[in-house]
Amino acid sequence: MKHNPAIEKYVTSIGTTLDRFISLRQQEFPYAKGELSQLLRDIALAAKVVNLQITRSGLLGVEGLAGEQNVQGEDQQKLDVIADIRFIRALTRGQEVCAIISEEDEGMIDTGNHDGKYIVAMDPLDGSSNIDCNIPVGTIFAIYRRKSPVGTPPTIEDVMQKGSQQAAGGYVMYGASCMLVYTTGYGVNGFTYEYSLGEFILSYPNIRIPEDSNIYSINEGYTNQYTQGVKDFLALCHEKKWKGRYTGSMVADFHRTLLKGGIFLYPSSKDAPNGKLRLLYECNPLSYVMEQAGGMAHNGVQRILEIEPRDLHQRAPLVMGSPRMVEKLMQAIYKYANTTETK
Ligand code: AHM
Ligand code: MG
Repeated sequence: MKHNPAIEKYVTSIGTTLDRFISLRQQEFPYAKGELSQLLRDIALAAKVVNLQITRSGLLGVEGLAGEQNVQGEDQQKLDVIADIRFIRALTRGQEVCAIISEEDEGMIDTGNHDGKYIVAMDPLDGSSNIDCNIPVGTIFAIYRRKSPVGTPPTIEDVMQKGSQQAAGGYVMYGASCMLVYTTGYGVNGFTYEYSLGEFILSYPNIRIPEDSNIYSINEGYTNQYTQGVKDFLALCHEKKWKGRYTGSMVADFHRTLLKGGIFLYPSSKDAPNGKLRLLYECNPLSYVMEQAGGMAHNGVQRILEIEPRDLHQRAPLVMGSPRMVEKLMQAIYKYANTTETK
C-alpha cells in the first residue's frame, strides 16, 4: 500500500484519536468496507471496560481466584472470567466476527454472526496471576479473515491459520497507563488511553525496536531445565553483565522489549518441551507486532509466523526481540544442533 501524504501527516501525529486514525487509514484501502476498522473499535471498547474493572479491582472485590480451572488446567482468576465475557460480548455485538478462540474457552465459539468476515483469537487477560500485586497485565489478540464462505457457519479451518495470515494483531496493556498497540501489516502504532476524554490517543507512532540492546527477559529459575544452547546464552548475558528483567507478565515484558530493545524468551525446557505460551493467541499476535517493528520472533527452528497450527491451544517455544540479540541466541542454539545436548 502506498500511503497518501495528505493522510500521513495525521496518522503519524501524536494526539490523533484511535477512531480518527482508523478512519484515515481505512480511506487508503480502496476496497475496504470498514469491517476491520469497526472490529478494532470493538476491541478498544472492551479494553476500556476491562481497564475500568482492573483499576478498581481492589475495591470491587474482583481480585483473586474464580474457583475454576481453564482448559489448560490453570486456575482462573475472577478477572480472567470477566475479561473473557467482556471481549466475547463486544465482539459478538459488533457483528464483524463469526468465531472466537479464547484461552479461557475449550472450543471455538460460534458468535452466530455468520455474515461476519473475521475470526479473533485472544488471551483476554494474560499474566492475570499478577493482578493482585498491581503488576501490569494485558489482552492479546489476533484477527484473521475467514476461509469459509461468508453466510455459512465458521469452521475449524477458519481458525487454524498461520500467524503470517493475520489481518491484524496486537495487545492492550493495563499498566501505569492503559495502552493499545497493534499492527495491520503497515507498521506498529501505540495509543494511550486518556481517561478524562475516554479515548485512546496516538502516543507512539510507527514503533521501531532498537536493533540491539543489553536487556534479557526469561524465567531464570528454570535454568537447569533449559537446553545447553539457552544455558550458554545465559552465561553470555552474565559475562556481558546485561540487565535481567522479567515480570512474569508477558505483555509488560514484551512492551518494554519493543520500546527499549532486548530479548524475551520462553523456551522449551525438560518439563515443558513446547514451552508455555500458546501459539494462536499469544505467540502469533506478538510475533506479528515484533516483526512489523523490525524485530525477530522464532521458536528456535522457524519463524513463529510460519508455524502450521494443529491444535487450538497448542504451545510453542518463543524467542523474540532485537535482531542482533535474537541472532546471538540462535548462534548458541545452532552450535548444538544435531547433538543430544540440545535435548
Ligand atoms: P497465562 O496466560 O496463564 O497468564 O500465562 C502466560 C504468562 C505470561 O504472561 C508470562 O510470560 C508467563 O506466563 C510466565 O510464566 P512463568 O511463571 O512460568 O515464568
Ligand atoms: Mg496468557
